Amino acid sequence: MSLKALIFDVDGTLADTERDGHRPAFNLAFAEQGLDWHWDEALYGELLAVTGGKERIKYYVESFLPPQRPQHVQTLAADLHRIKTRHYTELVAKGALPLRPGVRRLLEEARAAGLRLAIATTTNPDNVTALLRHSLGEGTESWFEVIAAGDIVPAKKPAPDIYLWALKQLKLDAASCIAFEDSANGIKASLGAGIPTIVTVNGYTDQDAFDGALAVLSDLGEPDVPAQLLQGSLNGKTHVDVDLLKRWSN
Ligand code: XBP
Ligand code: MG
Repeated sequence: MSLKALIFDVDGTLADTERDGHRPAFNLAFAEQGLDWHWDEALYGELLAVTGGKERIKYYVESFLPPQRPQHVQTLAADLHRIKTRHYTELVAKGALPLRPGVRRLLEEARAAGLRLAIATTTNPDNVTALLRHSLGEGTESWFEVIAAGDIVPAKKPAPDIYLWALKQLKLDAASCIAFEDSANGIKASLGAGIPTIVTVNGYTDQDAFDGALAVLSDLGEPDVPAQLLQGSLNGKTHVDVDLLKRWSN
């Protein structure tokens, strides 16, 4: 089936946002609320097993702290997440989180080739808006026909819901799309929706299993800065471009 659309994950895929973006934003929220919680890089790597900021806070409270009343945890997680999102969007607005290699180039090539673009992410929509505005550029939200984000679906990744919702909005079959992900939770979601998937790993996910991926790479690569191929084949190319995507899709 001919390629019609590219669907991008956000965190870890468009930009390497977790270690130096979301993690410090969580810690700033805890400090602002007078909590002595601190998520260092190692602990955050464990907590990333759970997608969704509110869900991650609940997981931390239930798995790493003495027992608390469930209702209190629900309210606490929601309050902390609102504060954390403010800190995160402020960090992004300072330009702290640049796009990963090849992302801008591939987005621009895809638009020039008439491919439709969409986003399917667990993160909060405000975070997507901030990242697109400050890392891709003012007005670039309009490049994406569909921005499927956060609580818009009942079940977050690794459930396929967010990708199924995006396909429904696009009115496209999974086979006419390619998804871009960075984590085991992410590829489980995209493959769960039947969407062929390319993975670009990062420091938190390079040990994850990516069975079924079209290819697993260090990043999307640039013509003068080759991507490192970790799994699959780039058909002799050094970076991911629209021509390669179309070949993978046919
Ligand atoms: C990654 C996530 C998100 C972020 C934090 O999303 O799981 O929860 O870690 O963002 P994806 P929020 O890889 O699907 O982009 O605090 O807004 O959830
Ligand atoms: Mg991700």
